[in-house]
This record gives sequence, structure tokens and C-alpha cells, in this order.
Amino acid sequence: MAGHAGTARRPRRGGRWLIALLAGLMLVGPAVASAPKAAGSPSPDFQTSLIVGDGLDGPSGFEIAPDGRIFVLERAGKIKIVKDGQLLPTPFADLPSEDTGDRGLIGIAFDPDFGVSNHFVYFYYTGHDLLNHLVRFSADADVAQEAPLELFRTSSPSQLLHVGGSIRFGPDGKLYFAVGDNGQGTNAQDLSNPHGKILRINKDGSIPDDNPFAGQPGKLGAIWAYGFRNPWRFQFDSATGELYGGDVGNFTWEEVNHIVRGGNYGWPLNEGLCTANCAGFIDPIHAYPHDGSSAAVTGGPPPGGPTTSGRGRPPDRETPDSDRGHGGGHRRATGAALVTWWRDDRGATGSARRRQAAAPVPR
Ligand SMILES: [Ca+2]
Repeated sequence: MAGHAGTARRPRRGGRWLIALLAGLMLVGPAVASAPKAAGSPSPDFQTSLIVGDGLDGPSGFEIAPDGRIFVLERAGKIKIVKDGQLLPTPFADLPSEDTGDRGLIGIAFDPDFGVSNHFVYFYYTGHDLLNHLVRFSADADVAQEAPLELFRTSSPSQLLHVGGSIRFGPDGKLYFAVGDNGQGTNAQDLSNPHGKILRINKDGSIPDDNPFAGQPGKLGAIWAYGFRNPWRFQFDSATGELYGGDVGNFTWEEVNHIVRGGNYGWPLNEGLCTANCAGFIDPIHAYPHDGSSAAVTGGPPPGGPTTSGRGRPPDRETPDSDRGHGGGHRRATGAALVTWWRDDRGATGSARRRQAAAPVPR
């Protein structure tokens, strides 16, 4: 792994943040999906709108509720709501989130029946207990009225790096979420633990009968796919229902994977396109080398199919000196050099970008 000792920085406080909605594709929809674009180049018909200029501290993601409210995550645990164009002064909730290393409050998903039969919203974070938690709130009000219900948690302490982060509902109504290898590559091939995996559970936290290892002795029934290093962001293609995800790589390769039931994506035995002893491993559909420079794969597929996205640029602009060149010369995208963008299943396309200070960048 890229073990960056000493890189556990707390995000700077009080910075000005930019949350932008890339609204163009909200208007045109998937029917006019264009061919995959070059890495780091959003579709030319993307438009940006500033929706929050101040008042956020370490935003790590956001999602648009079916009722139009925008729920914004802060790494340190606050969930804030933008409603009718205003950032509400009272947070929806404040989770006990440990925001060091790759850790923090970093995943959110709305229930597919939100506004129909429930108002459930789900979050993924690393707690001060250093365990990764998947919890559910009811969000029928702008401030949570009850403590969250925990649906899943890891059982071994989180290391600084590689906690994964995405949670998404699939078209099958199941809840998928990513857990990184916890800084230990061998976890990714060990089917007895959740690290280095994409997991799949029912909405109530139970294990679906059709999971590939459900009911098998010594194997974690929640596993859907494995062999990942740090699957930071994944997404279902809204046109096909297929699951695609980026796997943040080590020193050389970044991957985009088509993730299928029971698939083994190779980490740590191989990375990028496999060249030897490849039996049993699924190659990425796209891999790009970054040669030790900045290029973490941090986005999901745009409408019309998968591609790389959100590719970082060298940290040479707007990035504080303290965030440069850490880890023995291994440089990664940090701060303003990183953009995360994705398109969600309801047609909203989003981007969160930190403008001045270092963003929480998966390593
Ligand atoms: Ca791989």
C-alpha cells in the first residue's frame, strides 16, 4: 500500500468551500449521453452553479433528496441541509465521526422509497470508536428526531487509510457499500472480513440469500465482490443498471471496474491490467498509470456508460505547501487539485470541490 506515515491531517477549519451542482445533465438527461470523455474532463454540456459559498466545514459529499433538499456531509460528522436555496443553521444530525486519514463521514444514499413509504437516508462513516458504521435515519424533518439505526459495522479498528466510502442502492433495491482494505492488502482476498470489498445487504441490514457467499462457513455473507484496494466511489449506470466503480490505486495504476456478483478484482495480487497468473481475476475495464504522480480515480460513470472521471491534477496550484510531496516523494492529488463528480440514479449530477485547502483524498 501507499503507506503515507504522517499524512493524517485534519482538514483545515473555517475555509471557504465550493459546492457546485453540475446542472447541465440534469436538463438533458441520459437520452443524449455522449461518448466517454477523457479523464478529468466533464462533459462539455455540464454547467456549474454555486449553491453553498460558506458555512460548510470539510464537505465530503452531498446528495439530493427526492423532495429537493440537498444533504451535505461534513467529514467530522455533521449532516447539513440546503433547503429552498438556504443552508439551514441547525444540522440535521452530528455523527461521532473520526475525520483523520481517509476516515470520516463520507457516504450517503436515500432510500428508493423515500417520500413514498418512508423517509430513510443512510450514511457511512468511521466513528471515534474507529469502526466503520452504516446507519439509517428518518429524514421526514429537517432535524433528526431519533438516534440512527445501525445496519452494519466493521469489527476491527479502522486504519488511517483505505476505508472505502460509497453507499448506493442498486436497481434490485439492495444496499451496496464499499469498504477499503484497511491499509492491509491481504484483507482484499480474505473472504472472512469486510475489507477490500463491495458489500450488499438488505435495507434492514440482513443478508440477501442470493449474495455469492451467503451461508458459506468462514465467509462473510455480505460480500458482493472483492479484491479492491480503496473503492472510494462507485455508481450504478442508470441506463443499464450495471455497477461501475473506481479503485484508488497504489503507486502506479488506477482502475475503473465493472463490478459483478462474486467478482475478484485482483488486489493486492495484481493491479491494473493483469499480466501474469491472472486466472480468477477480473481486469478493470479501464486502467491508467499515474507514475507516482497525482491521479486518484475518484468519480463515477456519467450517463451513457462508464469512464474515468475526477482525475486529479498535480498539486501545483492553490494547494498548501504542507500538502505537497508527502510520502517520500509520492505525490497525490490534494486540495483544489481534486474534483469528484458523478451522476446519481435520479438524474442529478453533482460535484463537490474544495477550493482552498486540502480535500479528503483517498490514498
Ligand atoms: Ca484490480
